[in-house]
Amino acid sequence: MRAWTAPDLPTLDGSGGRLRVHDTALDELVDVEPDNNEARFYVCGITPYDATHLGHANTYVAYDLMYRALADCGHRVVYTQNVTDVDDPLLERAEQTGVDWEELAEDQVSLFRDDMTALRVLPPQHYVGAVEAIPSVVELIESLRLTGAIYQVDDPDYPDWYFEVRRAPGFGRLAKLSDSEALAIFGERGGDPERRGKKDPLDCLVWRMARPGEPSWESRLGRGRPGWHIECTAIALQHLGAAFDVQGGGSDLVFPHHEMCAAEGAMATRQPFAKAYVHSGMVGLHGEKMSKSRGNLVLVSRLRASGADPMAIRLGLLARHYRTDWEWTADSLREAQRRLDRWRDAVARPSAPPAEPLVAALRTALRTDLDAPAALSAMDAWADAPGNDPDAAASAAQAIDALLGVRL
Ligand code: 5CA
Ligand code: ZN
Repeated sequence: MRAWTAPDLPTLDGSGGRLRVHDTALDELVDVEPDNNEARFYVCGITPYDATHLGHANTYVAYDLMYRALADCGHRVVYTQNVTDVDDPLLERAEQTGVDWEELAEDQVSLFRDDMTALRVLPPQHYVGAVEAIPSVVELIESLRLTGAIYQVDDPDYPDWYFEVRRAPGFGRLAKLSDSEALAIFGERGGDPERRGKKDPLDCLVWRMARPGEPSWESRLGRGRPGWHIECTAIALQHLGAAFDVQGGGSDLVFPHHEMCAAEGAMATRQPFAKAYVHSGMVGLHGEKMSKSRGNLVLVSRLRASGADPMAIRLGLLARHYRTDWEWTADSLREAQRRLDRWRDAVARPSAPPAEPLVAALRTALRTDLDAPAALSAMDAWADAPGNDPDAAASAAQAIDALLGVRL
């Protein structure tokens, strides 16, 4: 699938150093130490309906900071992101609204691309839809079958294929839930603990046999379509290989999604799936998580259409640390616009304080678990201080562009 247009990424002098991020599995900051200086990361992409709300935008801006920090450390970056362009929620929405599911997905991906471009989010090198990944999904299920961890439920109509999650080395280490918590969350987030014939209620669907009226594809497993978790596992392994540096997404994906991906990946490769698991916080509105099902969405495209500067939207998101849960309000945008104006005035000055200490502070902030609020404070202080360096303003603007993705 085509990604979107890349913004310029200026290279700053004096790269090197390393990024530390919070790993959900260990619940502590860990160094990202890419093999052969090549940083490989995977971020779970959208299910294309009701895109792009500010929760999505917050998540992709967070990983965009990660991309920028890794590139600034001097690593080559390989970034893969999926699009869940066939799955129950998408099909349900298409059915409810009487739209063809493929058209719905295509329109929403196109809107998402425009929003990402406007927000100056760096595109992944591999932008892969579930539908186009079906051959790798089937291949992965086939290789898992060789381990004996794949079975069909005993259902004469729909003998769907499942993965025995508890056979995987390390299953449960990511989310660290009790059995009852795991079961409850599994049921709420797309799982089917009640499905008859499963060996364990937590086993996850990997191939759903064709139902009347649902899209399906011919395969060695029978006609059907991929389950959700195996989609991301297959796409990540195909484009990044095993033991890649970071799997990312919002905190709503820790369980079951990332736990299941980690289990499938570890079982198939006998290596860790990812070296670290990073999760962004949830953005809410009016006291609830922003989500399609609740319908409490602020869409980036609507804000843009109403005249909001995309760089102000981006600054509004960066004002909160990526791991915190927070609420978007109209004030978030107003404050961000004021900050943007202040920064633009500051870089239009004929002389300013030297840029080197600012660049060093921005780097330290980002390399310490992508601390955007600390980076914003450093720039605020620079913008307020007088100085007599005639080259500083251009250097500061370039660093803000390269590291924070904000074009002044
Ligand atoms: N297609 C799957 C991942 S494979 C999916 O979760 N799609 S999504 O459209 O529901 O979400 C896309 C990304 O945005 C995910 O990383 C999800 O964790 C994140 N996300 C969803 N809602 C919010 C929110 N309210 N705040 C922050 N991030 C969110
Ligand atoms: Zn995913």
